[in-house]
Parts: sequence; C-alpha cells; structure tokens
Amino acid sequence: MKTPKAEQIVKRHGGRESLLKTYRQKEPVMVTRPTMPQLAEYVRYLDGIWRRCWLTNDGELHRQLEAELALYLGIEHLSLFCNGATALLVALQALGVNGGEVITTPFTFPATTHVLHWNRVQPVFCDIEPDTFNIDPERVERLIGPDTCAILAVHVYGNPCNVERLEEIAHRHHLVLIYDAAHAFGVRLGDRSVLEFGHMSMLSFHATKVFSTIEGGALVSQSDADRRRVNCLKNFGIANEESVIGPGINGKMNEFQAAFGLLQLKTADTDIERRRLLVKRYRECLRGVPGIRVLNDIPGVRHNYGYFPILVDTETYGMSRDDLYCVLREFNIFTRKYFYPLVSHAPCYAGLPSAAPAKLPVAEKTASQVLCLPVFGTLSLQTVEVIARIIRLLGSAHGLSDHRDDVIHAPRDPAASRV
Ligand code: T4K
Repeated sequence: MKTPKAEQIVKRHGGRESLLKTYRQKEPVMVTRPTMPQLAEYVRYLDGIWRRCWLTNDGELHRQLEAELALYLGIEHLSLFCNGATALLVALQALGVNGGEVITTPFTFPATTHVLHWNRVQPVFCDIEPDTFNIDPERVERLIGPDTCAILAVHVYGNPCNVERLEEIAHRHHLVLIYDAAHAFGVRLGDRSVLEFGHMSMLSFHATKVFSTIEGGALVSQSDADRRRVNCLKNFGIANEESVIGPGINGKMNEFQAAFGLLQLKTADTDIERRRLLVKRYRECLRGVPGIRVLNDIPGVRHNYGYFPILVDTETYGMSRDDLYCVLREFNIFTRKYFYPLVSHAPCYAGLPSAAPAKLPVAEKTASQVLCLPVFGTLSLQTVEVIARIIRLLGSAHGLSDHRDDVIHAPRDPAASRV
C-alpha cells in the first residue's frame, strides 16, 4: 500500500495479506475496455477492402457507416472524422469561431480547450452545476462580454447539459452554441437526440468510448449546407478537382475504422444495456456508504453509461479520493480521476483571469473528489460487487460507520452474477 492512511486501514482489517488475498483481482481491471467485435467478421470486411483497393476518402464502408449511424442516432446531418478533437477544430472553423472569447467548462478533457486555443480563441472558464458537472447556464450569462462569440459546452459523462437554457441564452446574445458531445453517443432527451441541440455537436469514437471506431469521431450539423461545409473543410477545403474553397485540414476517417464501427454498431444497444445493469449494481452496492456520492439517472434521459463517477468526501468517508485511488491500484483495480486536474490548471491557461480557482468553486471541488470506477460492456457484475465491497469496507474501516459484519466475505460464485 502506498499511503500511510491506506496502511492504517489495512491493518485494522487484519493486515495487507488477508485483505489483498480475498479481493485482489488476478487480471488488471481497467477503467474501460473496448468491446471487441468478432475477429472473423472484421476479417470479412478486410477482404472487401482488399478487393476494392479503396482505403480511405469517402469509401464504401465510410458511406455505409455514416448512413447507419445517422439512422441509429436519429439525426440527419452527420460527418465522420478521424478523431473527435479534429472534428471539434473543424466545427469551430465551419461556424467562424476563430477569434474572440468562448465560454466553456474547465471540467473536461484537455482537447475541448485546446481546440479553442488552436483557433486563436481565448477560453473563458465558467463554473459547473453540482448535480450534472456540466457548465452552469446561470453563470454563463454573467460571463458574456463584448468579445464573446460562442459557448462551447460539454455533456460530461454523457449527462446532457441544460440544453434549453443554453439555447435560449445563445439565441438572445447571438452566440454560436457548440457541444462537445464526446461522451454522449446515443444519449436521448425524451424523444430527441441530445445531438439535435446547438449549432453543431462533436462525438468521439475513441477506443475508450461506448461506441468506437478505434480512433474516430463525428460532427452533427443542423443543416445540409453546414454538413457540406464541414465535409469540405475536413478534406483540405477541396470542393472538386479544380477548386479549393477554404483552408481545410485532413479530418477523414478511413475504411478500417469504418469497418470496426459497422461491427460496433451491431452490438451498441446490448453494450449500453450491459453497462446500465453494471451501473445499477454499483449504485445498489454503494448506497448508504458515508462520504460516497453517486450520480443518478436523470428522468426522461436515455443514458449510455459510458462512465461511472463517484465523489469521495474525505471527511465523511475517512479517506481522500487520492488515497482510495492508490489503494484500489493495490487491488489491481485501475480507476481514473477524470477530470482532474481541471484544464484551467494547465500552464497554458492558468494565467487567464477566468482560471482563478476562487471563480470555479464547484469545478474545483468536483475535480478534487471525483473518481471514475471501471465500467464497460465485458465487465462482470461480480467484479462490480467486489469493487463496491472494497470501497464500502475501506470507508467503514475508519469507524465512521461500523460494518464489521461486512468485512471480508469470499466473493460470490462468479457464474451466479454474470451480466
Ligand atoms: N472531448 C472530451 C470531453 C473527451 O473526453 C475527449 C476524449 C475528446 C474531446 C477528444 O476526443 P478524441 O480526439 O480522443 O476522439 C482517453 C481517451 O484517449 C480520450 O479519447 C478520452 N476523451 C479520454 C476521456 O480518455 P486517456 O489518456 O485516459 O487514455 P488511456 O490511454 O489512458 O486509456 C484509458 C483506459 O482505457 C486504459 O487504462 C485502458 C483502456 N484502454 C485504452 C485504450 C487506448 C483499452 O482498454 N484499450 C485501448 O485501446 O484518454
């Protein structure tokens, strides 16, 4: 065990060996794992690619995936990309956001902010809501100034932002509204896709996402004219063999990625349902653990369960988030502190007036407490139960709540609790 606190806890439970012997996982349990398609099916797609000798640039599989994804997601105008970050770069270019200020969240993956920087835009960090961890619309409005040209919001962990309120603010102030929907594959608000809101939304299809094309992403536009502009910009700005209509870039997805995506799409619903059951079990097993907070489903939202964040309150739980992270590693369980540190702490942004920690109290607190537990389609319910049991056990070890009868049971028969 790495930390003195962790050592103390383990001692109270009969020592390191006994605790680790019971609960240490034989194989590392990572925060996520892609659900791999059948290799034979992928090879069938490779056969076709070999026969056609068509590897990239709007190939047959690319076109098929674009059409099937649009249908699955329930949206009209979708453009595939080589990754999500490039898609977001292109969204800003396509919507003319290439100067001035953009109001955005600090509680995100650095890519969100970096694309602003690459477009010569100054990020203005806005605090987040305590219940969704998304940008707080009320605070957005207070940050709007003469140089503000857009809002770049993130549906963190796939939890939808307050889209109605953001739309209303953007409309009233004539601002572009872009969503980083990297985590929001398949998320729906009632009968609408979350991707229908704002001027454009970006999806990430990275290997760590609910739906993956190895590396990959997409932009969802709200009109065919915007989609055509995006498609031109992602292909060097080339309109046809003799005309370049703007300074574009290479954002194209290739046929190998598209083939992977076509197979992933076949199992996307099953995968999301498996994740739902795992998250449900986490919530059941962690219910009532003092100092551990979980997010619940939002009524009317179809979630994708791409992440399972918990918040660790050091005082009440009796151990800090960082100690818990270290102890879990000893058990071969690799959680992640998404999104700590806040992107506003990165040296390239820390000097901005809006990056001052005092201006971002909710984001600062959330980043210091958050821990994303493993969740992915091939994870077993039994592993979820063990992870939750370790967390429960370690909390109770501080005597804040006595769970002596909860201490060290042999894990249940794995076969009995497979998803
Ligand atoms: N906006 C937001 C809000 C984002 O979260 C992201 C990306 C983007 C924009 C940019 O989209 P992309 O341009 O990436 O499409 C990972 C991903 O690389 C990144 O895509 C993702 N967000 C971010 C949240 O997570 P890392 O640095 O944590 O990745 P890594 O390599 O540590 O992987 C995490 C775990 O996943 C590993 O511990 C094991 C597992 N894993 C990973 C890979 C790559 C696998 O099992 N297999 C794999 O192939 O960033």
